[in-house]
Amino acid sequence: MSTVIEDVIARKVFNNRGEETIEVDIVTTSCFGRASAPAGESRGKAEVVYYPEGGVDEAINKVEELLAPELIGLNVDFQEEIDKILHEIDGTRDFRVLGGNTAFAISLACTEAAANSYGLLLFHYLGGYVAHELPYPLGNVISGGKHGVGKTPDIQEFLALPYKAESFSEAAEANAKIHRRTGDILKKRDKLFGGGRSDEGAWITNIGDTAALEVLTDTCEEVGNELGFECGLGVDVAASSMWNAKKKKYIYTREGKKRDSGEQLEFIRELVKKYHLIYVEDPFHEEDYRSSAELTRKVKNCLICGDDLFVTNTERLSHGIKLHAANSVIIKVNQVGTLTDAWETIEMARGVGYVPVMSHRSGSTCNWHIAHLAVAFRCSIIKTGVVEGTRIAKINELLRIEEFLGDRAEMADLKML
Ligand code: 2PG
Ligand code: MG
Repeated sequence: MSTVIEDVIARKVFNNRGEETIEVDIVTTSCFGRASAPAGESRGKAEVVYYPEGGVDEAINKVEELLAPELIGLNVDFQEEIDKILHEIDGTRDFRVLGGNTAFAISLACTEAAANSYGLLLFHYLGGYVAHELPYPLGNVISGGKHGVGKTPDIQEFLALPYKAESFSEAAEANAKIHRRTGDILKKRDKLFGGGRSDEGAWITNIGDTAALEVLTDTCEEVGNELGFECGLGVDVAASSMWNAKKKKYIYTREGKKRDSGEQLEFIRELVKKYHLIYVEDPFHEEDYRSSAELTRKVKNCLICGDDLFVTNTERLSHGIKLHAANSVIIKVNQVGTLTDAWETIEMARGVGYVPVMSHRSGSTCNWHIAHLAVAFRCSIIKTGVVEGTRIAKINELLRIEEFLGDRAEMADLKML
């Protein structure tokens, strides 16, 4: 049964950083959907603009004055049409009039309302009965770069990926153990360690990149042996944050090193080899497709993933595909604005065998939509932290989805690793 939108309510709420964000309720003749927008700290330059100049308040006015009159009366399950209307009313390429986060909250709230109107869980509504594969959780264990506070590693994220686990619950357990044991080791290794954690719940510690990789190697191995499956390591270099365009160098502040593109390539290659990395995100700055292509060609059994490089945008992804710039892509719906845009990017990626990685933002709310999107759109990996309330909201929802699927639940295909 499809239902008609009767009201669109926008309000100001807060994310895990205490920043203002927009939340939207879609009220229909028979049901209700709600979504609030996340926010990035290390954003790609080509992402949509989050809010109009007047911030969340102006975004709310725009929902009331411009959007609600156009949306009221529409069938809530006409997702593509709703997303098209958002683009038409905004009229710019980067959602600067309405705000990309405004579009995001409306788009996701409509999807949730539509799923509710059919009495279906969101992943079933979007993915159909065939959707039964769970993503592997890519968990942030140690923070650095823009996500760190004070003296931390230069690389932004040190990640665990229990890619041989047989169930989502086992994989989630592995990440939780790896996170906890890493904290225990840091207590001994870093005299200044006070148990501090970043927005994403990863440890804040006064050690360098290689020391962080050593600690994570040990804990992944220990937990892997204990649970009986391999846990791999990954990093999000977030290299745009280190890139100095004038000097044409990557500045490693803590390490006191500067690397040009060639040196960066060799450095990352060495890390992949030495620490058996199976996942590397944004190893070069967001305009350097060519170095990323060279690295992709040179490494084996490792996902080279574009986040700031592609910003979930089909134009940037198709350019990257032509150059063979990666073999994996981060999907953050609020980098492009609407669910339809993100879905098109996933379809394009899958068409050429790129692994789509559904991802949180460092600024988040307790919404769990991305858990459902990962299953519905068959993303083999979900990047959503290990601990911290807004991350756990997504992990726990995936545990519920796994329970709901029962015997039909399978882990996603990550055979290329
Ligand atoms: C990233 C993300 C999420 P942010 O760079 O991948 O970890 O960070 O949301 O700050 O862009
Ligand atoms: Mg990233």
